[in-house]
Amino acid sequence: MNPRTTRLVLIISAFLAGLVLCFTVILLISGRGAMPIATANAAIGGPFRLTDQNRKAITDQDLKGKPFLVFFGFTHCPEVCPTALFDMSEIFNRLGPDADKINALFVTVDPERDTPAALKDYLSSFDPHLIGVGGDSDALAAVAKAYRVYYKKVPLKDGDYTMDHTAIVYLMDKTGAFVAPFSLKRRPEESAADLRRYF
Ligand SMILES: [Cu+2]
Repeated sequence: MNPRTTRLVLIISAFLAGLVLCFTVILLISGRGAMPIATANAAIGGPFRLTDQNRKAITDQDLKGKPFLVFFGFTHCPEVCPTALFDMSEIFNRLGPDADKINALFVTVDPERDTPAALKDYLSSFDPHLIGVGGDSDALAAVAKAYRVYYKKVPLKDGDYTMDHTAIVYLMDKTGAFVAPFSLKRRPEESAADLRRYF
Protein backbone atom coordinates (compact mmCIF):
# COMPACT_ATOMS: atom_id res chain seq x y z
CA MET A 1 0.00 0.00 0.00
CA ASN A 2 1.22 3.48 -0.76
CA PRO A 3 1.39 5.97 2.12
CA ARG A 4 -1.81 7.67 1.00
CA THR A 5 -3.82 4.41 1.03
CA THR A 6 -2.31 3.46 4.38
CA ARG A 7 -3.43 6.78 5.84
CA LEU A 8 -6.91 6.32 4.40
CA VAL A 9 -7.15 2.78 5.81
CA LEU A 10 -6.03 4.07 9.22
CA ILE A 11 -8.59 6.85 9.18
CA ILE A 12 -11.38 4.47 8.18
CA SER A 13 -10.37 1.93 10.86
CA ALA A 14 -10.25 4.66 13.48
CA PHE A 15 -13.70 5.81 12.40
CA LEU A 16 -15.09 2.26 12.54
CA ALA A 17 -13.46 1.64 15.93
CA GLY A 18 -15.02 4.86 17.19
CA LEU A 19 -18.40 3.80 15.87
CA VAL A 20 -18.16 0.42 17.61
CA LEU A 21 -17.07 2.11 20.85
CA CYS A 22 -19.95 4.55 20.57
CA PHE A 23 -22.53 1.76 20.14
CA THR A 24 -20.98 -0.21 22.99
CA VAL A 25 -21.29 2.81 25.27
CA ILE A 26 -24.91 3.35 24.19
CA LEU A 27 -25.69 -0.31 24.89
CA LEU A 28 -23.98 -0.13 28.27
CA ILE A 29 -25.78 3.05 29.24
CA SER A 30 -29.21 1.80 28.22
CA GLY A 31 -28.50 -1.54 29.89
CA ARG A 32 -27.38 0.21 33.03
CA GLY A 33 -30.43 2.46 33.05
CA ALA A 34 -32.98 -0.30 32.82
CA MET A 35 -31.68 -3.32 34.68
CA PRO A 36 -30.46 -2.28 38.13
CA ILE A 37 -33.65 -0.26 38.72
CA ALA A 38 -35.80 -3.29 37.94
CA THR A 39 -33.63 -5.39 40.24
CA ALA A 40 -33.86 -2.76 42.97
CA ASN A 41 -37.66 -2.62 42.62
CA ALA A 42 -37.88 -6.36 43.05
CA ALA A 43 -35.68 -6.14 46.12
CA ILE A 44 -37.76 -3.66 48.15
CA GLY A 45 -40.70 -4.88 50.22
CA GLY A 46 -42.06 -8.38 50.61
CA PRO A 47 -43.87 -10.49 53.16
CA PHE A 48 -44.11 -9.33 56.77
CA ARG A 49 -46.06 -10.18 59.89
CA LEU A 50 -46.53 -7.39 62.41
CA THR A 51 -49.07 -6.04 64.90
CA ASP A 52 -51.18 -2.90 64.51
CA GLN A 53 -52.08 -0.28 67.11
CA ASN A 54 -55.20 -2.28 68.04
CA ARG A 55 -53.02 -5.36 68.74
CA LYS A 56 -54.35 -7.06 65.62
CA ALA A 57 -51.98 -9.05 63.40
CA ILE A 58 -51.27 -7.36 60.08
CA THR A 59 -49.46 -8.96 57.14
CA ASP A 60 -48.59 -7.97 53.59
CA GLN A 61 -51.55 -10.12 52.46
CA ASP A 62 -53.99 -7.79 54.28
CA LEU A 63 -52.75 -4.93 52.08
CA LYS A 64 -53.20 -6.65 48.72
CA GLY A 65 -55.64 -4.95 46.37
CA LYS A 66 -54.81 -1.39 47.39
CA PRO A 67 -51.63 0.63 46.93
CA PHE A 68 -49.90 1.56 50.17
CA LEU A 69 -47.36 3.93 51.63
CA VAL A 70 -44.83 2.74 54.21
CA PHE A 71 -42.85 4.96 56.49
CA PHE A 72 -40.51 3.85 59.28
CA GLY A 73 -40.09 6.04 62.36
CA PHE A 74 -40.82 6.38 66.07
CA THR A 75 -43.19 8.39 68.23
CA HIS A 76 -40.46 10.19 70.21
CA CYS A 77 -39.03 11.59 66.97
CA PRO A 78 -38.61 15.34 67.38
CA GLU A 79 -39.28 16.45 63.83
CA VAL A 80 -38.94 14.19 60.82
CA CYS A 81 -41.67 11.70 61.72
CA PRO A 82 -44.32 14.15 62.91
CA THR A 83 -43.71 16.25 59.78
CA ALA A 84 -44.05 13.23 57.49
CA LEU A 85 -47.20 12.03 59.26
CA PHE A 86 -48.66 15.52 59.12
CA ASP A 87 -47.91 15.71 55.37
CA MET A 88 -49.50 12.30 54.79
CA SER A 89 -52.56 13.38 56.76
CA GLU A 90 -52.90 16.42 54.49
CA ILE A 91 -52.79 14.12 51.45
CA PHE A 92 -55.51 11.88 52.90
CA ASN A 93 -57.54 14.97 53.57
CA ARG A 94 -57.24 15.98 49.89
CA LEU A 95 -58.16 12.45 48.77
CA GLY A 96 -61.47 12.71 50.63
CA PRO A 97 -63.53 9.49 50.34
CA ASP A 98 -60.83 8.06 48.03
CA ALA A 99 -58.53 7.83 51.05
CA ASP A 100 -60.18 4.44 51.65
CA LYS A 101 -58.60 3.19 48.42
CA ILE A 102 -55.11 3.30 49.88
CA ASN A 103 -53.31 2.17 53.03
CA ALA A 104 -50.51 3.90 54.90
CA LEU A 105 -48.29 2.23 57.45
CA PHE A 106 -46.21 3.90 60.10
CA VAL A 107 -43.78 1.18 61.22
CA THR A 108 -42.07 1.92 64.50
CA VAL A 109 -38.34 1.28 64.77
CA ASP A 110 -38.61 1.77 68.54
CA PRO A 111 -40.73 -1.17 69.76
CA GLU A 112 -39.34 -0.70 73.27
CA ARG A 113 -41.30 2.51 73.80
CA ASP A 114 -43.83 2.31 70.95
CA THR A 115 -46.27 -0.25 72.29
CA PRO A 116 -49.57 -0.60 70.39
CA ALA A 117 -51.16 1.69 73.01
CA ALA A 118 -48.43 4.31 72.57
CA LEU A 119 -48.82 4.14 68.78
CA LYS A 120 -52.57 4.48 69.04
CA ASP A 121 -52.30 7.48 71.30
CA TYR A 122 -49.68 9.13 69.08
CA LEU A 123 -51.58 8.54 65.84
CA SER A 124 -54.78 10.03 67.27
CA SER A 125 -53.22 13.41 66.35
CA PHE A 126 -53.11 12.46 62.67
CA ASP A 127 -55.43 11.21 59.94
CA PRO A 128 -57.25 8.03 61.07
CA HIS A 129 -56.18 6.22 57.86
CA LEU A 130 -52.63 5.93 59.19
CA ILE A 131 -51.97 2.47 60.60
CA GLY A 132 -49.43 2.21 63.39
CA VAL A 133 -47.46 -1.00 63.14
CA GLY A 134 -44.91 -2.69 65.34
CA GLY A 135 -43.42 -6.03 66.20
CA ASP A 136 -40.76 -7.66 68.33
CA SER A 137 -37.13 -6.94 67.49
CA ASP A 138 -36.87 -9.95 65.13
CA ALA A 139 -40.01 -9.06 63.17
CA LEU A 140 -38.87 -5.45 62.99
CA ALA A 141 -35.38 -6.43 61.81
CA ALA A 142 -36.95 -8.59 59.09
CA VAL A 143 -39.29 -5.91 57.75
CA ALA A 144 -36.56 -3.24 57.94
CA LYS A 145 -34.27 -5.51 55.96
CA ALA A 146 -37.00 -6.13 53.37
CA TYR A 147 -37.43 -2.38 52.90
CA ARG A 148 -33.68 -1.64 53.09
CA VAL A 149 -34.33 0.55 56.10
CA TYR A 150 -31.56 1.53 58.48
CA TYR A 151 -32.32 2.21 62.15
CA LYS A 152 -30.12 2.53 65.18
CA LYS A 153 -30.57 3.35 68.84
CA VAL A 154 -28.50 6.38 69.82
CA PRO A 155 -27.92 7.04 73.55
CA LEU A 156 -28.37 10.63 74.73
CA LYS A 157 -26.40 12.32 77.54
CA ASP A 158 -29.28 12.29 80.02
CA GLY A 159 -29.57 8.48 79.88
CA ASP A 160 -32.44 8.71 77.40
CA TYR A 161 -32.09 7.61 73.78
CA THR A 162 -33.20 8.56 70.30
CA MET A 163 -33.39 6.58 67.05
CA ASP A 164 -31.57 7.21 63.80
CA HIS A 165 -33.64 5.94 60.90
CA THR A 166 -34.19 6.02 57.16
CA ALA A 167 -36.90 8.56 56.42
CA ILE A 168 -38.09 7.44 52.99
CA VAL A 169 -41.79 7.05 52.26
CA TYR A 170 -42.17 4.00 50.04
CA LEU A 171 -44.99 3.78 47.52
CA MET A 172 -46.07 0.20 46.88
CA ASP A 173 -48.65 -0.78 44.26
CA LYS A 174 -51.77 -2.90 44.81
CA THR A 175 -49.80 -6.11 44.32
CA GLY A 176 -47.33 -5.08 47.02
CA ALA A 177 -44.53 -4.29 44.55
CA PHE A 178 -42.33 -1.27 45.11
CA VAL A 179 -43.11 1.65 42.79
CA ALA A 180 -40.83 4.48 43.92
CA PRO A 181 -39.93 6.63 46.90
CA PHE A 182 -42.92 8.92 47.47
CA SER A 183 -42.11 12.62 47.68
CA LEU A 184 -43.85 14.69 50.36
CA LYS A 185 -42.04 17.82 49.22
CA ARG A 186 -44.86 19.08 47.02
CA ARG A 187 -48.39 20.36 47.47
CA PRO A 188 -50.73 17.76 49.01
CA GLU A 189 -53.03 18.10 45.96
CA GLU A 190 -50.18 16.98 43.71
CA SER A 191 -49.33 14.04 45.96
CA ALA A 192 -52.99 13.04 46.06
CA ALA A 193 -53.24 13.17 42.25
CA ASP A 194 -50.07 11.06 42.01
CA LEU A 195 -51.56 8.41 44.35
CA ARG A 196 -54.81 8.20 42.38
CA ARG A 197 -52.83 6.77 39.45
CA TYR A 198 -52.23 3.60 41.50
CA PHE A 199 -55.79 2.88 42.70
CU1 LIG B 1 -38.27 10.15 62.85
